[in-house]
Amino acid sequence: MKLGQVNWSGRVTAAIFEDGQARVIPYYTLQELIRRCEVQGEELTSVASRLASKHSQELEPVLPVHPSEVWACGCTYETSASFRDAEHGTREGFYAYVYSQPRPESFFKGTARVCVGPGQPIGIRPDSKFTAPEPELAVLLGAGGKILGYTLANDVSAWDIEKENPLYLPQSKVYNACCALGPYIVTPDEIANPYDLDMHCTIERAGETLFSGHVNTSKLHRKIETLVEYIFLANAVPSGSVLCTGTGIIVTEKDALAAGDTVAISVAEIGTLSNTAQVVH
Ligand code: DO4
Ligand code: MG
Repeated sequence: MKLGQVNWSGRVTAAIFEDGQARVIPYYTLQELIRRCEVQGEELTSVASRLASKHSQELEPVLPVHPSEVWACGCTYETSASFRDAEHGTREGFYAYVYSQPRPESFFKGTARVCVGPGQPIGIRPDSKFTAPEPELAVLLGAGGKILGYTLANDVSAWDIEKENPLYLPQSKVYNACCALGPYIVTPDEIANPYDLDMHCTIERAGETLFSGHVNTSKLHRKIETLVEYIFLANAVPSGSVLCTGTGIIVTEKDALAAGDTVAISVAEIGTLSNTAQVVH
């Protein structure tokens, strides 16, 4: 099932998406629906099917969930670790270490405040000259870290700020509109193998393709359950949070994002997450 949210009757409303149309689940956001399922001990897909309107409408998907928290893992693909090591020169090995150790890199990406949905602008900090998209598979987590579904994330990052000093990582990662999510949450029954998803990313500038990259999630060096396990260690991550699993697509500095560029991330089983960059203040 493809779940998400639409703007309906003047408010953000949960919906089931089928054949490009939406069946709204009146009076619930996706967070509220998750909460109801957890309180009543019911499956999200059954409750969604039962409460959804029978009538389909042409409604665009918006942010599929207003996440309680967004967590992210890094250096989970060899390409991300080696690119960062090469960039850092004197600290070579720093990222390879994290790639190979049992403990993954994880960081707090923010809350719904910094998230945008499909079609909304993603942010470039005014103090960054090299901001890049980080296309990632993300999971929506229920109580205790249960995987409720898969979505796409853009962990937009100011790589020059990260490169200047590792202690600047939070500033490179967390700022207004630094995280795009969507277009849908696809429930696990529809993702046969999360470790065999083809992900594509393009950056378009003035109608031309500036960058095109691809990765298969078979290159993800960690089990998603392990990433979930680590973020839950001594850390009561609330239900309705999102975990981004790391990027395997690396954009080089010549293709740094500029205002007006459109980033499209797609996985056939999930959809396309498209956002245009703008400078945020
Ligand atoms: O340490 C840098 C962050 C890495 C990251 O976000 C990724 O690999 O996706
Ligand atoms: Mg990332």
